[in-house]
Amino acid sequence: MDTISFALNEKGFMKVGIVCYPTFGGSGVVATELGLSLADSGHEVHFITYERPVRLDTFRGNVFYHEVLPFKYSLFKYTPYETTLAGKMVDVAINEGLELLHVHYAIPHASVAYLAKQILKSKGISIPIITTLHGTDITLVGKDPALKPVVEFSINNSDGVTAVSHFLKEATHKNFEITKEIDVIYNFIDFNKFKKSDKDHFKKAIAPNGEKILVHISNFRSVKRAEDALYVFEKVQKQIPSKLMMIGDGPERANLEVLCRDIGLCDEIRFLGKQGAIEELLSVSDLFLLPSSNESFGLAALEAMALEVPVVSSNAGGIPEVNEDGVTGYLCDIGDVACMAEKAIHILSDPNRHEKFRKNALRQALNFDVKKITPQYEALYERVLLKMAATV
Ligand code: GMT
Repeated sequence: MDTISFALNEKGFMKVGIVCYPTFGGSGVVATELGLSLADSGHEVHFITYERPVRLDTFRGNVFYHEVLPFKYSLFKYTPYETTLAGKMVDVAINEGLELLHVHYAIPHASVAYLAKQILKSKGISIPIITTLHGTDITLVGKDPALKPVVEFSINNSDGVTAVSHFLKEATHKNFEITKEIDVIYNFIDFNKFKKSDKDHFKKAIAPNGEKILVHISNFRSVKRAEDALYVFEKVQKQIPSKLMMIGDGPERANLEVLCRDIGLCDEIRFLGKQGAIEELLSVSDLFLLPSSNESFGLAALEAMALEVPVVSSNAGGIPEVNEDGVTGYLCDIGDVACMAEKAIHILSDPNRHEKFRKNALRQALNFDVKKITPQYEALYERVLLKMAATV
């Protein structure tokens, strides 16, 4: 008979393994912030990935990082990341006594977790897998015929599945034959980190004459339509003295820099690259632009709202679940830069109105406080652990 490692200790704490991408992408940020929040609640958290996650930047006694090292051999054209990741999951699960594995972004983490689970089972260890779906793993990449059967199988064979918005849950049902219940658990904000700070020197450096500061943050992939942020800004700055901060990096950056030269606005637009402490830059921002063609939630918009920055966005995917039209900002059709510019000018042109939008943005962001969201994950963990204990 299998030994089930379900053993919440006497204080109700668990040993959780978190698998994620370590980069600036939203799924890695959510995974890391969730792990840190679980650790704050007393759980022991083990991150398993190929690089230290960017937001995992401080030491904590109950947080561990296990690096998946590349395995190179002359026969291999590609390093077998999935195999080494599965090996590391098995190793950490056995040697650290993990009770649960929570993988973020289905590809390849959910199918690798399934393999790890089967290997552990062969050794008499039962451990449940939670898969969190984040966005393009469902709406773009995962539905490609080359990946779809694997994604569908690994979702259906997870012990718990979460999606970061109702939109994403529906998209998962639309794109795949799903037999598992999907819980919606929203992205969240740690207000201990996302606190408005006085960064007047940043403001002076970016907007020396008191110009308004518009900001776009993304990984500059084509789904973000970052070029629309430049077109919106082109219209706004004709009416309101303003600057645009473009934060992040990615495949479209070079094209965006060419576009900024073409529209003759390079002196007004700053490309800041990847930034760690975005809360400091958001603290001096006046308006956030998120013109994405595809967005399951829009964590970057929520982070802006937490720092009282109203959002003018597209109405793609799950964004309307975060940005309330006419309340925390505005929603426009994808690609409608004229609408986005008009709404941005509407907010920025009246200080009282701007202030109202700022306060509404913060009020809405407080609904996504990590303190409200982490217990939802904990409840799910307990539910799947109990279910597994009952069936073993
Ligand atoms: O496109 C990104 O920003 C990265 C991507 C990811 O999976 O790493 O982000 C997705 O997950 C975030 C966290 O759950 C969501 O807030 C983003 O909306 C989502 N991105 C897309 O759907 C394009």
